[in-house]
Amino acid sequence: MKNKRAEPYDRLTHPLVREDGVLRRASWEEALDRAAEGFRRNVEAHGPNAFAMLSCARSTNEMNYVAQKFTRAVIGTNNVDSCNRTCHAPSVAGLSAVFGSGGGTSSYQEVEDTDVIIMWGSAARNAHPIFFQHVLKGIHNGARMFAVDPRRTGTAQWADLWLGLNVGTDIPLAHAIAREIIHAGLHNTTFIERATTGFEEFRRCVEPWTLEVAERVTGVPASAIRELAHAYARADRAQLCWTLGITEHHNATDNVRALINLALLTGHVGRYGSGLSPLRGQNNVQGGGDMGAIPNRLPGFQEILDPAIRAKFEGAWNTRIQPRHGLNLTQMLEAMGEGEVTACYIIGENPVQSEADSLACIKRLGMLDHLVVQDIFLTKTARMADVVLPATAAWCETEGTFTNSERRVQRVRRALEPPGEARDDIWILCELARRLGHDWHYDGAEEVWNELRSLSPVHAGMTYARLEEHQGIQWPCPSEDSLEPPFLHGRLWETDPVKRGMPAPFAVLEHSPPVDELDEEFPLRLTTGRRLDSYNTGVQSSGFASPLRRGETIEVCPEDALRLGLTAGEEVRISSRRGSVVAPVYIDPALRPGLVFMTFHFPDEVDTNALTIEATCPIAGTAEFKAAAVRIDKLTAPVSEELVPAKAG
Ligand SMILES: Nc1nc2c(c(=O)[nH]1)N[C@H]1C(S)=C(S)[C@@H](COP(=O)(O)OP(=O)(O)OC[C@H]3O[C@@H](n4cnc5c(=O)[nH]c(N)nc54)[C@H](O)[C@@H]3O)O[C@H]1N2
Ligand SMILES: Nc1nc2c(c(=O)[nH]1)N[C@H]1C(S)=C(S)[C@@H](COP(=O)(O)OP(=O)(O)OC[C@H]3O[C@@H](n4cnc5c(=O)[nH]c(N)nc54)[C@H](O)[C@@H]3O)O[C@H]1N2
Ligand SMILES: [Mo]
Repeated sequence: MKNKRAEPYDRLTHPLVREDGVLRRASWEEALDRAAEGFRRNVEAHGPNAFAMLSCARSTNEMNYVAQKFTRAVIGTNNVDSCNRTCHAPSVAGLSAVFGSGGGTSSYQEVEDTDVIIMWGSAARNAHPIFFQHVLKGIHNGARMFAVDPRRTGTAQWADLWLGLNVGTDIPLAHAIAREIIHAGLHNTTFIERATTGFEEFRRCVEPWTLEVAERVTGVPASAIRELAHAYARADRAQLCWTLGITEHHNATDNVRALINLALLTGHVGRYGSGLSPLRGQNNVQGGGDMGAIPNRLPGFQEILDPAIRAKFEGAWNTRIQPRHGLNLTQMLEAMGEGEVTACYIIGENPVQSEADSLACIKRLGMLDHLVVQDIFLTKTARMADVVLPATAAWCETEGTFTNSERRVQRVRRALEPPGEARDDIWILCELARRLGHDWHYDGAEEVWNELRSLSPVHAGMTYARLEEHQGIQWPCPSEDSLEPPFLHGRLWETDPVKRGMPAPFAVLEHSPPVDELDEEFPLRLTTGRRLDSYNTGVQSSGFASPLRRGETIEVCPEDALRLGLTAGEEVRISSRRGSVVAPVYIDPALRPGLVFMTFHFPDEVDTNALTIEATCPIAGTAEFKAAAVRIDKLTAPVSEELVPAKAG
């Protein structure tokens, strides 16, 4: 297939500073001085809230702890976030609104020991292959598996039943499942009465969603909706797992709440084998959030608005913490566009390529007075920076811990020497802190971890020695002799109301279709996602050659290819209301008519995010990456000039 290949990225081996418009090699001293001086200048001129930090979801817990401490204690703002915003922030928001904590409720082992597994908007076969091994074991042990996805993915091919819904119709589908369960008398009345609130309002809100109405809106046959409803409600144990098919939408937190409603209705939460699992994306995105690298929580998921909690951290860090939530990633970018955020420190994120409506993102980053990027590769984002700091790769060149989707904290160790002058992320942060008047001394990652343990009750009992002994421990782990059950919220099943604690509320939700509407000019629904053989913006996966790997393509179903006169491999122009790109056609029978698919793995060749829309969930800030309206033109067709974006610098 014809497709230009970009050169693999080389590891960054020495610091760079911008001079006369170009990046040149610099010593660590010079680069750190320049980086710190720029932060000082901006904070002095515009106040601490003119600073924003993006922290790295691939780096360790310890590094994320230090990065958020740097933001809060050295700069004095809560403007710290990460790529969690682009994927599972709605899961965290939805789960914490219902249960008080934002983590997935189950362990991987329970997926092997369950009766029904629902994979909802999740391409786990490709995106979570290790978790998928547990799903396969569950199937082998007799579980029925259901896949809910507009595409018949590799995951769906393993399912007993595939529910191929229209993009953005998850709430109607979930409501119809709930209504069917209620009408069949299969809801768990004891659990509902004891552990939930708002059931009557919920019942009324799902009542219009008969199987027939839902079939019309979602495209899923009524019989399939009924089958899933009955299987889920009748199961002794059931696991509901979801990922970005649910969360990358303008109403993503509502989508998450719609799934949680189903678990509350059936009592499939808080028991061994029954639970709710948002499969997290990056290797340590769970840990980054747990460490407080988010704008609204201090380490250990502790509320920043709570004066007693703030006082605890203020005492330990000898600083004042602003009594308000900081800006999230989406809001930071908006604030850059308005000139309110003028300095930004990006550690291991590549927003130029990963943000929806990338052309708008490039423009906003371009308006900054001071941009520092700390990465292991010279990404497109790094190429826009004033200072580039070369870091070690956390997963193999540093000591520390990561936390996975089942909340299990595990050790990582330094197995390789970092290249050139690349330095540990924590060392770099401490050098910058020192230049800004904070003399921090950490004798290695374990000392950072022990500081965190002293401030975060859910991590308190996890010494490095215990993590080693138990091959990782799940939070909560409040003391050095505790090993909690592998699932959360068992309290909901207590008969004693005091032990049961806060009830879990049902949510009343409306269907809200994708923002980018289909019309005659843009008649195709583009959804974007991943392939097994590449990783996110391609920076870390560009360096290997695989016969399996093709570059970016626009995937269309055979019927649409025939209708539009497209042949496999033919280059076509794909245009949305925001931009336009060229990519070859790949014909994929996994898609249904009207639906097309692209990845965002090859942005040097094809910048898919020039097409996507920056419509974001008002609660979580996540963009609707999963639903853009596009059209496909043969390259011989005339192209409107304004749709061809200027190439990113
Ligand atoms: N190989 C590989 N693995 C990865 C990554 C990678 O880049 N490469 N990235 C990691 C990261 S950061 C993340 S967050 C995870 C993401 O993991 P996933 O969320 O599983 O991956 P995606 O392919 O983005 O999207 C999942 C599915 O959502 C479906 N979908 C689209 N629209 C809708 C809808 O409206 N409703 C429903 N129900 N489904 C819909 C898509 O067809 C797709 O199959 O993967 C992680 N793992
Ligand atoms: N169209 C479309 N766009 C999407 C999505 C989608 O489904 N569709 N998904 C979104 C999602 S879920 C995500 S998570 C984002 C991902 O967006 P990003 O996080 O911006 O993209 P990555 O390619 O994962 O970038 C990771 C960066 O971290 C660097 N890095 C790796 N290890 C280390 C380390 O140890 N230290 C330091 N300092 N740096 C390191 C890598 O070199 C790389 O530059 O993309 C989002 N964008
Ligand atoms: Mo992600």
